[in-house]
Amino acid sequence: MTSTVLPRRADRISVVGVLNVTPDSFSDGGRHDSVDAAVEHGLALRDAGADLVDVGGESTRPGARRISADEELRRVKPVISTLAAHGVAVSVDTYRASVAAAALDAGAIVVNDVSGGLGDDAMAAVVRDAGCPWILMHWRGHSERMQELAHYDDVVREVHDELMARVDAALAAGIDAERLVIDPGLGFAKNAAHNWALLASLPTLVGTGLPVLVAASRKSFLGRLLAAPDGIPRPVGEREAATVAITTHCAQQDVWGVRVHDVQASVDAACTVTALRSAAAHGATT
Ligand code: PMM
Repeated sequence: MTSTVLPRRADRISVVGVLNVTPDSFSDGGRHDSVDAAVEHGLALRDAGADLVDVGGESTRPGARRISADEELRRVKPVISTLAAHGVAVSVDTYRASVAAAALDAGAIVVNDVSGGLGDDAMAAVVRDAGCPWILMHWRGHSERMQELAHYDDVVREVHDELMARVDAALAAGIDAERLVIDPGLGFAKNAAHNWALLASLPTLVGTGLPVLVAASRKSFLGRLLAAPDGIPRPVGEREAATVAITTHCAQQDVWGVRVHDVQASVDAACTVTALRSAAAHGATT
């Protein structure tokens, strides 16, 4: 472990680069399915400014079927160990404790758990023993049925309360608060209106004092927003301007970081917001 907490950068919010080593993720599935291709992309994400490269081996797209732990590990382990050997800071995107433990052994420094600890009772002990940061995402159930669980009376309050319950469980398991990051889990048991409501209410999560990660990059609610007149959603690869708009919004709201596919575009947006805010704070100097 090179770091036991995720640092807050002074110059901009953090940017986490997405590296899915899967044949079927909605955004980049199948693109990095050899170790060499995945490593090359991970290095490119780092060179573009990623503070963390998030390596995932199992697709969580709505309706996705689970794969075995062995298959998940076969996909991610060589990519993580090679990237770590190149000095890249890597998180492992998994909610299996056995995969997290092996990934930490291979050089990952953060566990990004889309189940917020609900997917595997053994995860808390793995994270506690490793002393690593743990990203707790809001989650209500596995991908096969998560859209059935997208019912809320007040999505902002319920996501906040359910996330805080996961934080309390982590603290009760002996994990330090300073290692925890929370994430509203856009698209996970949430429809487009839920995602927009959560994005419009980020202060509710930021106000907890915990670092907040937001992962909107290229997700289907953006495709639907930008649909053609015939209703066909904007293709995944053409949602970047919308993604950058969300990064800009997140930077203005003091989130800890964003998880994105096009790292450079979001780094640029994040730096721009910092420059504007700093000019506003110091007044005009012409
Ligand atoms: N979304 C995906 C995968 N991992 N991790 C966190 N913390 N938050 C997310 O919203 C999240 C995630 C699915 O999107 P992808 O196919 O672009 O990886």
